[in-house]
Amino acid sequence: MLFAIIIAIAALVIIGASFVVLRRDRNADLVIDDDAATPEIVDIADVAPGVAAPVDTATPEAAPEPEAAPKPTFRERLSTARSSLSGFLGSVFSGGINADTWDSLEEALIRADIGVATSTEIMEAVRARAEADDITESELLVDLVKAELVARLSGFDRSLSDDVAAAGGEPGPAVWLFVGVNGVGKTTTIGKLASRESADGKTLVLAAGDTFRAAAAEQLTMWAERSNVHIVRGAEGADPSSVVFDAVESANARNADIVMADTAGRLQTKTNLMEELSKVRRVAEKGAGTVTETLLVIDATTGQNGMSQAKQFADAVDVTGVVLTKLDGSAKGGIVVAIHSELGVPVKLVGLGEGINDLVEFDEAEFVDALFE
Ligand SMILES: Nc1nc2c(ncn2[C@@H]2O[C@H](COP(=O)(O)OP(=O)(O)O)[C@@H](O)[C@H]2O)c(=O)[nH]1
Ligand SMILES: [Mg+2]
Repeated sequence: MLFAIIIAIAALVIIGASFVVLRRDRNADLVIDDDAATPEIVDIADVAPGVAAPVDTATPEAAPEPEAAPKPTFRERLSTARSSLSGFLGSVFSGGINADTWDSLEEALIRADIGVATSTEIMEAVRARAEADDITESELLVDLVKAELVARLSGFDRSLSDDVAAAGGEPGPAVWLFVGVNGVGKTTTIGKLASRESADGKTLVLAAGDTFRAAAAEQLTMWAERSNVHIVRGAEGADPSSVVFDAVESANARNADIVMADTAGRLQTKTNLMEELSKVRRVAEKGAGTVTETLLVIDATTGQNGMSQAKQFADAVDVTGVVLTKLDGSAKGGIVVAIHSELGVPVKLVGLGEGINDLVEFDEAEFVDALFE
């Protein structure tokens, strides 16, 4: 009898325990964990029928609505640039100050794409401070370099304006022109910015002014669809100015706030470039439009070569700001400093990836911190 009771109790305990385990397993199935890039994730196919079992990290969160992905930070995306600059500077100062220190500092800055003239100025400023305050400790010297970089990047207005009255225009759509050589990221930037501005409540019209390749208009159309904004396209080979003109007309008719105009990035002769860009600008303002921003797009990975192309554009048009793309893939963040000191225009936006949310406002303190972290 006693034996039977013991058996019965044991059986109850076993059944109870397995029930708890089963419940836990079921809950585990239902938890969709961001970090769960493990084979167990195959269970998600059961949770969301019709979704193929993901091979990699494609949890349902990995394919969100565009707005759902968080903004990247400089800290997350500047690892390549950081390793080249801060590592190098650390070693410049590690042995204390000797006869070679200042030459090495200058060289480190030049290697980071800061540009020769600016690198010399920064080195001399840091040297003067270090000598005046008798600073020799490696960490404090790096702090001096950081402070000098931040100072050089400070005091710029980085906002994007759609204020036509401030630009001397009559009421009507503001026009933002995007210029720069082929492949730097103009179309992608317009796509990202269209998403941001329309989320902010602005009404937009995109102008597919790169009529040089049919694919360019297709690419911009895809971005327009993602943000559900209006786009005006021309036939392949059409005059870019006429597309921009039509876009301004259309924006005016719809009472839209901003026309974002894509352009072709052909770097023909400098005279041709100048003529084409000034024509686009002139025609953009022929009707109701007022150009309030001319944004020069520069690919951060092209370094000094990109800088010399950028100078040609800056000579050809009145640039109001720079969009620096692909900083996520650049080994040399110093180009940011070169742009400010050599072009005299602020970096207003930075591309940190190919996704719709990978466009951030430039912040000098955050940027310099991320470079030296
Ligand atoms: N990693 C990275 N790629 C970018 C960024 N911006 C643009 N791209 C890529 O650069 C390539 C050229 O961009 P596109 O917009 O077509 O350049 P466009 O010729 O100037 O219009 C595309 O593959 C983009 O996805 C960025 O900030 N980071
Ligand atoms: Mg393009």
